[in-house]
Amino acid sequence: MKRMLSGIKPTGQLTLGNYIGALRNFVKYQDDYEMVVFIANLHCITEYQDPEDLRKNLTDAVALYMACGLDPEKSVIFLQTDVHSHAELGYILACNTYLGELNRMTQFKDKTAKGEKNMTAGLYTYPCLMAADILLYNANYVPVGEDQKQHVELCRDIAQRFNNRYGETFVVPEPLIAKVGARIMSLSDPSKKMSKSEETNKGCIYLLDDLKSARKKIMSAVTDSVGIIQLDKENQPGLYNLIEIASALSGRSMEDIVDEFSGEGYGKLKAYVADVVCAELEKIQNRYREIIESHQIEKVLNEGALKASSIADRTLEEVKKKIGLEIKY
Ligand code: ATP
Ligand code: LTN
Repeated sequence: MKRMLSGIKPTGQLTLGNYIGALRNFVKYQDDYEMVVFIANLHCITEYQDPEDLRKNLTDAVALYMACGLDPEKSVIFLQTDVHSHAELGYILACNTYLGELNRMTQFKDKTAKGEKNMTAGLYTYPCLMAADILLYNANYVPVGEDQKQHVELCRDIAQRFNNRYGETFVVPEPLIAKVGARIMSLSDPSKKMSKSEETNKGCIYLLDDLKSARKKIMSAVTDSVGIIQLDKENQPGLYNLIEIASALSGRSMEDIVDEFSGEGYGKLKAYVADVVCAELEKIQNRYREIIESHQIEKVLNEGALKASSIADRTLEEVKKKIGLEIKY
């Protein structure tokens, strides 16, 4: 069985973008692949997090993984810091990555261009840690949203370089990006991706938003003055985004939704999108509450860490031997 691996940063609450672009795909794949999913807590401290908030977000993230349908019987679910090999291989891979490669990463470049102050060394070397996350498990596929494609491509380059230098060691992974929903845009500014680190939260729907405020965010989503319901991503990005959200969640094609609402006002379409989103959120939130109340999270994470370590530690051992870091061979 081919292996698939992915992670989500528990920086703040998980969003509808995370769900559509990543999480729900993990759930779909867990029957046909050996699925390894983790909470990327090391990645989220590349920017300061309030410790209390971080702790709460970690628990919520695990509960939400499960509430969205990830089954610990089928998938390995764990916390990144519970498997020490991630940090160690991350350092080793940073020693096999060039500054020029890291300078080209869009996420880093965008932050630099915006003149962000206080950027950390951790943020800069983040793609090396991400490569370690993937390569430790010899994952064949990495399901991610569009914004992470470049990081997975860098991971492939690092893996190939390592294999060339030290002999065949890592499986070279492929990014897996869904056709619909790979980049859900902000409801208040459809030129930006829906992001949990957005300054105002008007454009972002969180999976734990109360249904009333989720509906309100959709009903006041920024659209355009064209006034025609059609698929024109360039000129009507806000409308396109709403239709894409509804299509991803309902399984209907975007064209089918346009057909149903063509000739209507935007309000009617928005109300439909709100219905679809709220129905999905309600299901997730009900399961989330049950999971929190059942106190099973610690057990799931302990078992997940054991399974994950047994794979990751073996890979790291092999890497250290190949590099010449070990006295015994
Ligand atoms: P931030 O919002 O702070 O930039 P993030 O949500 O992108 O963070 P993660 O939580 O690590 O960072 O993302 C987890 C997964 O969700 C990744 O695979 C990412 O590509 C995907 N994802 C995040 N936002 C969106 C979005 N708006 N549309 C589709 N996929 C997304
Ligand atoms: N970088 C990703 C989160 C992440 C990840 C990974 C995704 C960390 N390690 C390994 C896939 C595989 C993000 O910011 N969205």
